[in-house]
Order: sequence, then C-alpha cells, then structure tokens
Amino acid sequence: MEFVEVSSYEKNLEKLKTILITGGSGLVGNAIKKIINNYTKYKFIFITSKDYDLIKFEDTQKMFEFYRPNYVIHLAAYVGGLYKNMNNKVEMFEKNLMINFNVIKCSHDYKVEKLISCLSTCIFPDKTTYPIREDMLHNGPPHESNYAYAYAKRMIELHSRTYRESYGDNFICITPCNIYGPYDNFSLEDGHVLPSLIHKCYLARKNNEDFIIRGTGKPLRQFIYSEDLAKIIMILFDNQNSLSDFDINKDNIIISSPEESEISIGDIARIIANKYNYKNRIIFDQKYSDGQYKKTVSIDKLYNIIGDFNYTSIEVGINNTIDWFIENIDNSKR
Ligand code: NAP
Ligand code: GFB
Repeated sequence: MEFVEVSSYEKNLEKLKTILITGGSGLVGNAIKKIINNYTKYKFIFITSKDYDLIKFEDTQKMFEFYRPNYVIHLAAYVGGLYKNMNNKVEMFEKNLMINFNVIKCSHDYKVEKLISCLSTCIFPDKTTYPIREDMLHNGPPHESNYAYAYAKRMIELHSRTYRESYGDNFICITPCNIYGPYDNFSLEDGHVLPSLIHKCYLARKNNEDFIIRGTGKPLRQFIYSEDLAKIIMILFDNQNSLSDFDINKDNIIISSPEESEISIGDIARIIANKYNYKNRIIFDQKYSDGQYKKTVSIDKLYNIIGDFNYTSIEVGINNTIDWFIENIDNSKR
C-alpha cells in the first residue's frame, strides 16, 4: 500500500480527510495517483490486492478497521477484455460479486461519508435504443459475452441504492465507457482491445509479421483516456457533498467521451499501425467473436454537471499509451 501525503504543511493538520482507493494499482488507480497533488485537502490511500484480498470479508473488514477512511473510491475488480469475459464467467461473476458486496457493506458499517463505486457501460442492456442513458440500466439483459461481469456490476447499483434509501448513505455509482492508457493490461489474451492491439502491433513490427485483428473490425466503441477519467472522477467527488447534489442518487452517472467520438475497432487498429509506422498487412480474423456491436452512451447528464471537458483525442491518447508501453514493456504485460 502507498500512503501519499501531499505536503509537510498538511502533515500537521491531522484533520485531513482520507480517501481510500481500492484498485489503487490498476489502470484507473494509477491515473488518479497522477493528479492527487491537485487535491491537497485530502490524504490518499491506494490499496492493492497484495495489501488486502477484498474477496475475503475478514480482509475487507481489517482494511476498514485499520484506515477508517472518510471516503472510498471503489475501483477494485476482476477485469478483462471480451475474451477473458467469455472464458472466465464464474470468476467474473463470483469474484466481482464478493469484492463489491464486502466493500459496500463495510463502507456502511464503518460510516463512510461518501462511496463512489465503478460500473461499466458494457453492463447496460444489449437490445436497447441509442444513445443509452443512465436510467436504462435494468431495462433488459446485457450482452451474452459479458453477462457474468455485467450482473455482478449491476448489483453494485442495487446494493448502493438499498443503503441510500434505507440509511441515507451517500453511496453513488459512476459508469465509464472503455478506458485505456498507461498501466493498462497489455495481455495478448485477457486485455481489452486497445492495449492488446498495441502489444500485437509491437510484435508484428518487431517480427515482420501480419497484424492480426480479431473479428470483423466493424464494432464501434467510445474510449476515454484514463487520465481524463481520473480528472472527471475527482471533479465529481470533490463537488458532490450530499445525495441531493447532481440528482445522482436516482441511478448512476455515465462518464464517457462524446457520442461523436465513437470509433470502429478497425480504425483503432489503423491508428495504432500508423503510430508504429507499421507497413505490413492488417488482417481481420473472423473466426473470433465481435462481441457486442456497439454500446453508444449519452453524456448529457455528465455535461449538465461538469460542463465542457477537454477530452484527450484518441490519436494523442494512443500515442501516449504506446510510448508508455514501449518504455515499460518488461513490466507492463500482466
Ligand atoms: P485493473 O487495471 O484491472 O485494476 C484492477 C485493480 O483491482 C488492481 O489494483 C487490482 O490489484 C485490484 N484488485 C483486483 N482483485 C482484487 C482483490 N481480490 N482484492 C483487492 N484488490 C483487487 O482495472 P481498471 O481497468 O483500472 O478498472 C477500474 C474499475 O473500472 C473497475 O471497477 C472496472 O470494472 C471499471 N471499468 C474498467 C473499464 C476498462 O476499460 N478498463 C471500463 C469500464 C469500467 P492488483 O494490482 O494487486 O491485482
Ligand atoms: O475491449 P474489448 O475486449 O471488450 O473489445 P468489449 C472487444 C472488441 O475488440 C471486439 C475486438 O469487437 C473484438 O472482436 N478485438 C479485435 C479485440 N482484436 C482484439 C484483441 O486482440 N483483443 C480484444 N480484447 N478485442 C468489454 C467487456 O467489452 O468492455 C468488459 O467484456 C469490460 O467486461 C470492457 O466492461 C470495458 O468492449 O467488447
């Protein structure tokens, strides 16, 4: 675990409120770590699975007993791309269900003043109208490729709502779209599409081979750069003080790049190939599943709360992520 105190001056102010961040060593956790110096009024505690196994209730209780955090940003999860979801349904369901149950229950038992938990846009109904909005969450089954992860995540929204309605707990949920950036999971099999293709194109160029994209390349996705997401999470966190703020208590809040930034998997592959100056063949291997065709979400609610946000363009975000991957290639493949 990392105990990050921002400046010696505050060290003296024992009254600093603490924010405990589960999933502190992941893609989003590291992005938040990068901006904490902008939030000197808090003490940040970043937790990893090596500190506490949140699948175990006792471990989770121990963590809350030791830190007694004022606030919690709950990011920890058993996460993966389409193929990891399709091939690990039991783990995806059970591990996430237990992690989330333990953190939400302990947040209530230890009187946490504000809990922000993380859903995902892939958990919305698959058969739906577009763009998808927050209140559509329980309007039908998710896509069959990730129903295990999706239903475990939907339970966060329900569990948080029970505590809001029964005890007035300030437990809210955010719903990011596909996230990417430094510290991502670049695994060739388990990673999400963007980090996996960054790793695959690196190898294709190095070994002078074809760049293989799984599926047709036609599916569409909205992507958000991890550091943009971190900034938006902290803006919401810092400005939401009671359940009446932001109308957030009704359901959740989608955090995504705008609808018009939606892009095909094929175009993502071409941007990555350009960055690597890769000139050989890009092949679409259609024996692999395309998963969900699209999950286009609206950010009207977010916009009404934070106004305009200067999103990092997909080209710049991919360039930064590839630079980070090449610099960290030895310790970036999970
Ligand atoms: P990630 O990079 O895979 O990191 C997962 C984090 O959870 C790591 O810090 C990991 O710790 C921790 N963790 C996993 N199992 C744990 C356990 N049993 N006990 C304690 N900690 C555990 O995940 P991410 O991409 O940053 O995702 C953050 C949140 O955003 C998650 O809730 C995810 O569902 C959600 N989300 C992600 C995406 C995406 O595209 N990545 C999209 C939408 C929503 P170790 O490093 O020690 O294993
Ligand atoms: O990010 P991804 O794995 O998951 O993207 P989802 C999958 C899309 O990328 C599919 C194509 O259309 C795949 O056919 N694709 C092409 C690849 N090549 C590759 C590759 O090498 N690896 C991967 N992974 N995909 C996930 C959910 O859905 O969204 C998770 O399953 C999570 O639970 C995540 O919520 C945010 O966007 O389809």
